[in-house]
Amino acid sequence: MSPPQLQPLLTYVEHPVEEMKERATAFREEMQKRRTVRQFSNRLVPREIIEECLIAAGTAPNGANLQPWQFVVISDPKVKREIRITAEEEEWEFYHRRAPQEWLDALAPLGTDEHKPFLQAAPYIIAIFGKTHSRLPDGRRVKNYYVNESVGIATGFLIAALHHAGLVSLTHTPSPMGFLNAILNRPSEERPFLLLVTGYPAEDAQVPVIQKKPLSEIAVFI
Ligand code: IYR
Repeated sequence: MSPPQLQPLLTYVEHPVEEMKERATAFREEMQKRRTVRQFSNRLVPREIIEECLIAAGTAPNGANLQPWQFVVISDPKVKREIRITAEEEEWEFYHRRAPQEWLDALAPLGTDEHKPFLQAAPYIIAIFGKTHSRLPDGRRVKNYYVNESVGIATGFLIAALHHAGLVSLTHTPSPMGFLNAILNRPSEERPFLLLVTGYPAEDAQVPVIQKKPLSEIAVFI
């Protein structure tokens, strides 16, 4: 076991309270403009924008700093097509056989169905995997901790980073997602977490009319 190596906190910047309020409000307003989009333009997005957003995602707090995530960025049309075909097969089963009526009722306001053209239209699908184990530099396998929490936080960072850069995204979870390991040739310790589709919105993109709960419904102060 190695002892902790510590250094002073050099990156923290304190802002005057008034400025803090302005910053908090500006960020809240920016996040309120984010919408999940299901119709994408096929316009290309420079890869370096995606790279910057992924580096931001990789700064997420996580279990024991083992960083239990793997991002697979797919732009190859052949691979996108394969993912679409397989995801649509799973989704057909979901919408027509597996999903209980209660779930279908909950989804009705979103207007989703088994057709997933966005998986081919968008310039990028980012497949996000949670890793049950990590490899040490010497090749030993160690268990990862809080994998879902860690990958969930990193995914949140990624969604915010893409939005901040000026792109839109869609979280898509075909179920079951095991087929992604086969198509993307990933080892079994990498568990598919979700697909994040990203790019520009289609010019005629439409989004469902929905409301976010007010603060009073999502938080209590005690
Ligand atoms: N995976 C399906 C169903 C779906 C489920 C939830 I919960 C959503 O918020 C949206 C869709 C699909 O992608 O259509």
